[in-house]
Amino acid sequence: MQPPLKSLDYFQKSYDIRVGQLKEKRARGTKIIATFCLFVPDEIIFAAGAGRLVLCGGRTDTIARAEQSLPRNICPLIKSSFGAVVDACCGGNLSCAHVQLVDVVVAEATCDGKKKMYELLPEYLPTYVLDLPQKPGSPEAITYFLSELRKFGKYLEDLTGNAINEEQLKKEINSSNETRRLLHRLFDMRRCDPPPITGSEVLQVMQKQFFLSPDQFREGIRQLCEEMEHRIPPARSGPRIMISGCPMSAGNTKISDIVEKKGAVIVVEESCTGTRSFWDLVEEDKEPWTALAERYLRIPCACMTPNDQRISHIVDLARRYHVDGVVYYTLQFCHGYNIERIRVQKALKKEKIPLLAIESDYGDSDVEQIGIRIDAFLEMVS
Ligand code: BJ8
Repeated sequence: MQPPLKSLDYFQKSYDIRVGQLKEKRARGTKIIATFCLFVPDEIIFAAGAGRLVLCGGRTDTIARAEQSLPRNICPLIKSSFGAVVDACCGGNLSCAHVQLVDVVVAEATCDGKKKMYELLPEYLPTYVLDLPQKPGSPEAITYFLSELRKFGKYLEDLTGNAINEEQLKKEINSSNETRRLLHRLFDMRRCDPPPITGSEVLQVMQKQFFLSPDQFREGIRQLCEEMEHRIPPARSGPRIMISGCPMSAGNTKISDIVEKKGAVIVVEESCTGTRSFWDLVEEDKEPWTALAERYLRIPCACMTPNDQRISHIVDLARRYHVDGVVYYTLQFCHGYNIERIRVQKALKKEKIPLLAIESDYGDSDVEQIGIRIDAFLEMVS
């Protein structure tokens, strides 16, 4: 057993500091924006002088609150997020401290469940919806998304009273790209056999990127990379597994924990709490609004159609990280990722890479059964 990575403490400490920082900023008049999705560009929010945190819920205890109004048979991420907002705004005791810090939610038109949940949010928090083209490959998509981003910029200017100038936007693009490059450095080290860090450790870090300030997060990744470079890797551990599918928001580590407890090592995550959040950089020498529209439309989310870019990205990752198998993770009732699994499985089959599909919620009633299926899968790929 490896001693724990010391730099992981940095992330925990920064998290506590960040809550205080956001409170102070807000008291001084800075607007705090909450988002639920990677499609909302941080660069525009920061260029308007606002702060940002992500409210995607991974906790199970807020779900019952959401089920008082939402149907039960929708994705747990939607229920958990909505339940946290409702509970916090109605003085409940499960409260997510983050909700109290928020001035405005910037939502996005992605899956049906989220879109409809966003229609209920204004009762609790002011909400702005960023529209997205659904066919990112069509010639009109960029033009449309670009106009949506500019409209969003104007909304933020009115909200904050700060003009977004090109120079500031470029500065934020460079800063976000620096974070992306550092994450590439971190993920590159996981290509080693054995990798110097576990998937559960990486997940803890990736979940923090949605709350810490960019400076705090970058500093943590820098420290972590340096520590990993000097860490003596453990003796060869079990099969190399890629996790692919739905995001694992803070509070949800179930599948990664089970996979690694069963003796495998997760070497890469194709998800919004993995590569999808940082893989592509924004072109720095281009007109900044266009560069942002192009980069963000390339995010390979299953809400888009057709999503060929995701299929080829998964195959590319499987080769690059020398994976023995893929655990395809779908949150219950997430139809987009669930159905897209068929194309992913076909593409991986051609590469002779086995896939295990797991659909789950945030509860623990299926932990044992999932464990049995993962055991059998790992035995097959070993
Ligand atoms: S870019 S994955 S964060 S939309 S899991 S709520 S899709 S039913 S979270 Fe997502 Fe943006 Fe895409 Fe990422 Fe709907 Fe599916 Fe639930 Fe989901």
